[in-house]
Amino acid sequence: MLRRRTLVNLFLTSLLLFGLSGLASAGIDWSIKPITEFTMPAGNMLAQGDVQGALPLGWTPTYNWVTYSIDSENHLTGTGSVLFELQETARGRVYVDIGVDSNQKYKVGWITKIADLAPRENGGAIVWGVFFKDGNGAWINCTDALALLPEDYAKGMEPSGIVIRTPRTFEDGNPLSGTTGWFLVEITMDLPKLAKDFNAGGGVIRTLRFEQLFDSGTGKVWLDGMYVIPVK
Ligand SMILES: [Ca+2]
Repeated sequence: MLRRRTLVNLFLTSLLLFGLSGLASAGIDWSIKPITEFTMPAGNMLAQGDVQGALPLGWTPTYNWVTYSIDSENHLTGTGSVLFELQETARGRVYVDIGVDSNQKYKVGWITKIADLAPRENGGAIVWGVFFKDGNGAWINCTDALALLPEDYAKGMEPSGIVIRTPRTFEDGNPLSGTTGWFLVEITMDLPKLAKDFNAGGGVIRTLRFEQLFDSGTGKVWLDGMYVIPVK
């Protein structure tokens, strides 16, 4: 009898906790998963995201750029991938801006692998970033917004000014370094929730920016199968 009552209490407690965490649910979710094959999702908003001889349309390389080329030997989609060769003294990034409907949820994803990746001391070597531009055309300061939100709101992403960065480790805690097989990174963003909780100008988010930043590490990084899709 005691056991049954304990179970009932546990059930009620978990219902309560579930209800509370539901109220403070994350506006952003993300995952990193090892994969061996990949099919581009339907409705991709990024033209040539499967990499067919060039960077996907709209991807812009900036900063003191690391070398990149199209690799026709290593890829999981189409005929090639983008290969970045990182050098200790170079810093580079590639980003794309996408116009979005603020009433939608979106998922951004890409597949990637690394070889001999050695981050600089206390550094990330690879950092994935997400930016939001509001209805007034201004970048939203995620740091200020996240300081007022529950700790789990961005699911472990670290705010840095106007950008939210994904962690520098895999979900099992292993650092993003060395040599790996292909893995899939996906970030889902609930724009109606984010626009409200980030107090977006005009009440809306009009533009998403996704960035891959390579900073002062050495090694190789491949990118393939990049996509953005609206999701329910
Ligand atoms: Ca490809």
